[in-house]
Amino acid sequence: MKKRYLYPADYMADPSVHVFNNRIYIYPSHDWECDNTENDTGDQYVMKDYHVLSTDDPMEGEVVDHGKVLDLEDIKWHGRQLWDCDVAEKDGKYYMYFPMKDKNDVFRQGVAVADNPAGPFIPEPEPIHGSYSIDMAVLKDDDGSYYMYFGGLWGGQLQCYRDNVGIEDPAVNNNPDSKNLPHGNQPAIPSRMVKLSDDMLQYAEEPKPIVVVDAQGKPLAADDPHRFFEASWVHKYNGKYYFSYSTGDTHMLCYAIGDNPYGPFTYQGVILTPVVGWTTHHSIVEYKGKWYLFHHDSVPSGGKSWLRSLKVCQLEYDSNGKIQTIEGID
Ligand code: FUB
Repeated sequence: MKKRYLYPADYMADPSVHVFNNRIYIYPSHDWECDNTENDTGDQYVMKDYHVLSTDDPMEGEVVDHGKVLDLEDIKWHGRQLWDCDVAEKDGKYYMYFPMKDKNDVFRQGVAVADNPAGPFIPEPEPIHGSYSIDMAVLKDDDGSYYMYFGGLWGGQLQCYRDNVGIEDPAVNNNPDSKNLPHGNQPAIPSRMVKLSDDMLQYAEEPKPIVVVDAQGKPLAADDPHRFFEASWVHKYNGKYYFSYSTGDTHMLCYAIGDNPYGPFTYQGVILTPVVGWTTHHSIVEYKGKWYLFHHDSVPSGGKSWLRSLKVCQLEYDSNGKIQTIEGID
């Protein structure tokens, strides 16, 4: 299968991709070299700004870097680590949703607003009320509703919350030894989703769990290698909702299908087998009648998991709507 490194000039990761004004816009994290020791908390991911990339042909066309569109220092409540962001358009305005640690080292979710898809994005003065954890992805549904999917384990701090209430200090409880992690055949910790308010700046409701169930309707267990870890994405295909995600420490991209944006979602299979590098993270988008998987790996940096490179390839469905598995290493 043909694959392309999209932007060899710099290390970027976690591509969230949308079609705006008939053009592909890529919203990645911007990886930086650092001296931090690599750990399960993710201290090696020290990102400090966002760039926007765009192209009119993901496999062959020129990829334009629109430059820095948001800097950590411009966000009033900043602590550190601008991780995976996403952008949604409503009524001609563009809303960037980004996770960042506040001054207490707790991940919160911010919003920044622009007049065009290439930014610059102006951050709101406060994080979204009641927000927590990382890796937000926004679906604009056909009825004009916007839904945000989010959450990530360990360094992403999701295990520190139950029913949207903190149960332990996220600045401490952010590694695989957490006592709040389920084990064995206990149900896995679910990702979350929430409808956005009409002004796109707040949650319109309490976040709800996204439950991934097996063919018998049983939630995937904590020891299932296909359970959710981070990197939510939702797209629609033939009227169905496809929820895809990273399995984290088992290094796959997997997916599940539901009949509505709230789920439940029934597990289907693997989209991408493990790549070079610890993390795997993606988005799926249709453009000019073809479907694409955007993701990252650490091949160009020689396997440094904190220096990742953007990649793209085509994605195919079979006649039953099943996504054909792509090899991460070939
Ligand atoms: O890029 C930092 C974190 O690594 C992301 O938020 C995760 O999804 C993983 O890719």
